Amino acid sequence: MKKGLLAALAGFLTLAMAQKFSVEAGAGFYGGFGGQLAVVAEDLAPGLPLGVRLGVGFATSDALDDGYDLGGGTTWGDVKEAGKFSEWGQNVTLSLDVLYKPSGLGLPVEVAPYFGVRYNFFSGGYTDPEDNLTIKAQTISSNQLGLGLGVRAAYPLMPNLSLVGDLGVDYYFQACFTRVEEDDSGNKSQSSVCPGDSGYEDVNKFVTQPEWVLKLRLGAAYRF
Ligand SMILES: [Ca+2]
Repeated sequence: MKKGLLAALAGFLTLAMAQKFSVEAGAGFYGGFGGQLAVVAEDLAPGLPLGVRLGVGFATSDALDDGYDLGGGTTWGDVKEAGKFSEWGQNVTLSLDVLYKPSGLGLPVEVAPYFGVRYNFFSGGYTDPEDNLTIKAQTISSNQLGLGLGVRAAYPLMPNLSLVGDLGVDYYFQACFTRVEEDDSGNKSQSSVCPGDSGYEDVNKFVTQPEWVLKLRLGAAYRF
């Protein structure tokens, strides 16, 4: 969390130095379907072909691997189906990118390769709507640092409005999992397991926290 806040703070400080900004909204795929809102400082410093983009994204996600063998060949998918459990998952992602914006390419589209850091809040789990268990829900979450690169293409529709396409790939480092279990009376218990702990690799196989994520978004940017 602290690292995420520091990245956000660094982003805001950078944005405060810039002169031209865009707000950008896009939707598309990031593991699952979702969208991103971003503020782009189009000119980081005079004479430098660099911009900075600070974004917050949301996307749906798988939470638990249906093919994971819980023992004796019984998979999570089997157990989920038998108990009619309802599974959910999501990623909320803070991102800070430096965009390289070469001018004079003579293209009708502004093409900007970028590289940046990520801080992702993964959460997911399942609920027991038909009350087949003595628990109501189990939730697993992890907060991961990541790195990303990609290309942003902006096609001007009007002087201040561009159509924006974004294609990239992010990589996330392993992080601690926190598991919260809520029993039928609403009592919650919590446990966590971190990289290097015994059992972490098994949990990491079962829980689908992001590792490599392909990003594909379309949207619009308004420059002011
Ligand atoms: Ca699943």
